[in-house]
Amino acid sequence: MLTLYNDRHALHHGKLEMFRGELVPCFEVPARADFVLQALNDRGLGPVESPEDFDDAAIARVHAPRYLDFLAHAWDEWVALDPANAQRDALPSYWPIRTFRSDVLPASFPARMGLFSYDAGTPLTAGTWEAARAGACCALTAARRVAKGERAAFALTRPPGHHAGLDFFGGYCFLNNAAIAAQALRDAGVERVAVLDIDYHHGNGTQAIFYERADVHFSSVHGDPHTEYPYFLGHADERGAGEGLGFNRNLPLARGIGFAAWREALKEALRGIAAFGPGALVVSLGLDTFAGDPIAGFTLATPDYLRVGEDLADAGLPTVFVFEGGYAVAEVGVNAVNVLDGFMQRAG
Ligand code: OKP
Ligand code: ZN
Repeated sequence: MLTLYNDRHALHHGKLEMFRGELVPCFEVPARADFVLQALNDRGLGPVESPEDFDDAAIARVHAPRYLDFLAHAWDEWVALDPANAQRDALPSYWPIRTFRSDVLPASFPARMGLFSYDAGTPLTAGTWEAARAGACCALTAARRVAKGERAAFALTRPPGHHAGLDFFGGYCFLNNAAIAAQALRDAGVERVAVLDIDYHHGNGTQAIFYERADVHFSSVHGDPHTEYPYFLGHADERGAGEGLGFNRNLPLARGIGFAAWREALKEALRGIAAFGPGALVVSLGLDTFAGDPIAGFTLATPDYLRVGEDLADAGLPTVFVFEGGYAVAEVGVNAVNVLDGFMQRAG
């Protein structure tokens, strides 16, 4: 399978995230993508190519201008607060929750960090903008290649994207690569695009971006938000709104379930997608459904991912895979490549 590899991903390298009252080492580390690249090479599942460059307009099809402007300058503003900040990552501490205003842009940088985020687990670092922007270009290149007739393409990039919304970061995500790819497919003339999110965590950002639209269907199989991150979105009764009513589908599953139950949910999601009749599919490919994942709760095993790839190939759609979560670092490469390998073997 054609892979587009963002070789600037490691410019985003968070040190610490807030977890249960203390700062702990980040789970979302550069080695994750390195292991996937290694596994691709080991399997001989090429070619691996460099992404093309795109201007900000393609990214601004999904994200708000004032948010992109904030991200582009955030690191410089952080260091301007205190030169010693160059040695530490920026984390938000103040959020405009219900009853506060979000229409007035504060002059204060810490206030804007909160305005444009929703958790304290997503450090912004010196190279975050460059890495994330190159990641968006990676997803855009994959979408362009699939729009031009490639059966499938894999955007291998980090940080991940599916928690990032129109104007916020969180859940280790800054730019929503899957949403940017889906919008690019629309803009290339594909009338209906489906996004299938199989990361352990609900793709709240992607859902919100397309919630009122009938041209992009979003389906997600994930840990039940009653107990699992991101907690405040991803319930089964979220079916879309306005013109988008009926084009959003959540299949939350209890923590601890195994592959058989998970696969039934996957097949149910794929039936819904088939009924939608899309011209292309974007897969938010999280591998944190793996039994060994340190921050998730399903129990898929490495060979199961071959079956996942086969099921996805059976959808018969031009497909863009976008790398999302998966924090069992030593296994994430083989698990990801199993999905892609299973897909290509089945797709023929
Ligand atoms: C990003 B993606 C871990 C608590 C959970 C946020 C998880 C973000 C997951 N200390 N923190 O969907 O894989
Ligand atoms: Zn995840």
